[in-house]
Amino acid sequence: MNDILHESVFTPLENDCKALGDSIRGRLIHSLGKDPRIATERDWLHAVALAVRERMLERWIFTRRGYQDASAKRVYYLSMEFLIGRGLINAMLNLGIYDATREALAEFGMDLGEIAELEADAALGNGGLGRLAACILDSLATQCLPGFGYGIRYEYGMFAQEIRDGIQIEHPDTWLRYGNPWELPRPEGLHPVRFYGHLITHYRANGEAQHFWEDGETVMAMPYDLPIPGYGPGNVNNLRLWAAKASRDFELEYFNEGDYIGAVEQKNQSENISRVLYPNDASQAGRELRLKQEYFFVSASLQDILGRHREDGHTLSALPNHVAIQLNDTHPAIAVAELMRLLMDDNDLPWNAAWRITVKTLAYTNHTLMPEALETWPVELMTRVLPRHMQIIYDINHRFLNDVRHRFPGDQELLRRVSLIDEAGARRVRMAHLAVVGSHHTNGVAALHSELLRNTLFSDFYRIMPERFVNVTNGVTPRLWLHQANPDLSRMICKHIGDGWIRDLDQIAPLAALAENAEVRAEFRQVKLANKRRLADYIAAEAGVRVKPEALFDVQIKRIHEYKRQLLKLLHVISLYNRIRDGQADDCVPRVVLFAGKAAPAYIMAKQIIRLINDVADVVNNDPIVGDRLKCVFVPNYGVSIATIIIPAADLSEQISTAGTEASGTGNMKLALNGALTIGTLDGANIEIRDEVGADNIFIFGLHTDEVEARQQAGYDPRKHYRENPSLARCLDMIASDFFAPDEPHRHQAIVDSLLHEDRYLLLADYAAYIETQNEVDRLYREPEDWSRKAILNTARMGRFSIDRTVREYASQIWGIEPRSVKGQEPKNA
Ligand code: 26V
Repeated sequence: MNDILHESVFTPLENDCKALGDSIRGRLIHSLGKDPRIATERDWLHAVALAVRERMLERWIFTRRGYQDASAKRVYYLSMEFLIGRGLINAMLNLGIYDATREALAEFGMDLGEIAELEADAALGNGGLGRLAACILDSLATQCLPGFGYGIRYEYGMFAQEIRDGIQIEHPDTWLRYGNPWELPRPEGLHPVRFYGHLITHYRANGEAQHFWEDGETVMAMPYDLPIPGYGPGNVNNLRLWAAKASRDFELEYFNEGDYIGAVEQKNQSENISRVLYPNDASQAGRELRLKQEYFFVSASLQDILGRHREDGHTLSALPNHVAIQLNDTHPAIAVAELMRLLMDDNDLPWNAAWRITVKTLAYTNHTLMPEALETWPVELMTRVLPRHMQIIYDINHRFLNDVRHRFPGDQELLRRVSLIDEAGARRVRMAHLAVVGSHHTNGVAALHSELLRNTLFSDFYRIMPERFVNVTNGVTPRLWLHQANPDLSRMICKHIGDGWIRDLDQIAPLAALAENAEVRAEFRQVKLANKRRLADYIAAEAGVRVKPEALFDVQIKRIHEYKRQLLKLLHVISLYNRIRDGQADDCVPRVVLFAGKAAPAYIMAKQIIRLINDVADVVNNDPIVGDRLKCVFVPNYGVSIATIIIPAADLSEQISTAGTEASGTGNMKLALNGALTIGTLDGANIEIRDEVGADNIFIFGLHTDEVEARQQAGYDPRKHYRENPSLARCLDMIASDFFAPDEPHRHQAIVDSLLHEDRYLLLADYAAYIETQNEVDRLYREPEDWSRKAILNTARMGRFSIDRTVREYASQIWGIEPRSVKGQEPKNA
């Protein structure tokens, strides 16, 4: 047998400084064709990335072989979003070659820190949902679990945000402009994906109907593979992203008609499918291109998965024994109908067999209760774009409703409520219902969220099939969010309790005892101060505001949304400003209030909020009476890389959504892990964070979920709070009277109107409690020993919020997969 098939042909690359230097020089000259004398920093970035990549690829190949040889069950994580950020430092740390690579570069006179800054973020996601997907990939690889991501290779990711005159301006995210050194294009692995066309039905001799989907347009899905390295001796897994390519047939058709330019234009159009990530906004429902994106990546992924399953020699009826597929929200929920179609139409399975396989293979994670974010598609659109799928959805619905009718006879209302089709008005397909009915488990992402799913959104389904509903509380990767983002704190922790926590965050618990040690507290404060200095420099450069690192750094960093209540934070800022100007602020500590986050381009109110934050900041920061006692900063273009600068420098973490609205939150976990104290409502994972860190080490305020519900039921009147709280009324009057926008009357009228006349998220109801609790924050901050003791306890008690715990729960409760570590591939010098 040819030797190439044996492991002996693999000669693992050395990881010492000299070997790395040779690789970097080799890649620069032999792969990029650059003369080191004229190479730019970006050329060096590319050369280092390739040198690092070389060291992942053997483990990548071995990982795949290992899974295959063990016939291991695999999980495929289907997600429209993967918010990965940069790859270089992460890969170097995970492979254990950070120091050696930095030294190798230094010998060429290059600075690793500067070079790494040139890499563009892979911002293929909107926020929490996409970042969760990236953390899950990191964890699967680190824990040697056979898990793979499938998504879309957007040419343009999350838009870049510029703040000009206080207004958000969006720019296209051209992250691929200089190429992506991490991706491996696989033009040989195309799959065809069909849209439009029509159905033809044949009847077999036994009267059974057979459906054929004919004509329409075919677009090819081309895979790009990204190696995902685990930390330390972990495996290297794969993320496969699909790009749209015009199909040959499609081109030929037009060329044959002699319309050369027309053919090229059509080619462009079909390649639009993977052009751009949709920002989460209220107006996206019904966009045809979005539906095509969803189906495009689902169909390509399922064809790929079934192809691999077949190559492994398994039968289709054994699919659930070898494959688990997780649907990240409803975006890939069309997978229910597509898997049915592939099994029935392409593989001749009867309905019942196909349905059993489909339900046993798929599982669904819900990430929001917000009604306007729940996906529905017009039946008319679905029928036109995916006629066969619409037919299958009708069939699923018919059978499901029949079952329900038998079990709950006479309950017409129940049938209407659980139907996959919303019949009120123009008919729409409810994707969440499709996902629940077509999968074996549905999970929420924090205990409260899962409880609310069972009691509200999915209460009927919970009655019908209670065994399907589980909770899997979110987590974050300590590799990126502590070890990489906060190297000084990581070093300090490692010095005292070792480095086991990087792979197993429960091992950070012994740090708690050290919170009682004054020297450790002093050390912690020093680390925090250094991080705050770094952030202060960044703010000066990017937002043009000078801040004192000694001040309390109070941060709210997340997408701009009414339910997250950035305006409540801003009302606090205005209240503090008034107290300072009234000479009533002696018991306040100097604060730097920092906001960051993007507003969906079509979400008018969110953009208004950004404008008001910037207008308030302008007044506060330039008022000589205020000086350094209060600064307000909007940091532009929030994303993964900027988060790694802000989070390690935060003292106070704002998690103040209306109770019952934030599914989980994960920024809350990242900030607490870095020793920020949380001020928050009893919402999402905040509740579980309180349970872990202890009620004494977190600031909880505000209405509880049931109280929010009760107020809304009773007919909530925000003006009552306006009338009864003069300090609140004064803040609102200032906004209404253009105090913060003297050059443009009524600029912020819409905000005031929405708060006084509707206040859907009960900001005014929570205002008094919020201000009172912020006063407590001030009192504690005046006691640095107490503050830093609590901060260290927060870091020490975050074990539960490691994404590794989350992934183990998915693996055991939902996926049924087990670790397979790749033998003999421990990285050298790790
Ligand atoms: C929300 C909204 C609100 C109305 C406007 C349109 C719109 C579009 C999308 C969304 C959120 C979609 C799902 C999502 O991103 N959920 C987030 O998932 C995180 C990971 O589980 C979780 O931590 C966040 O709490 C949750 O908001």
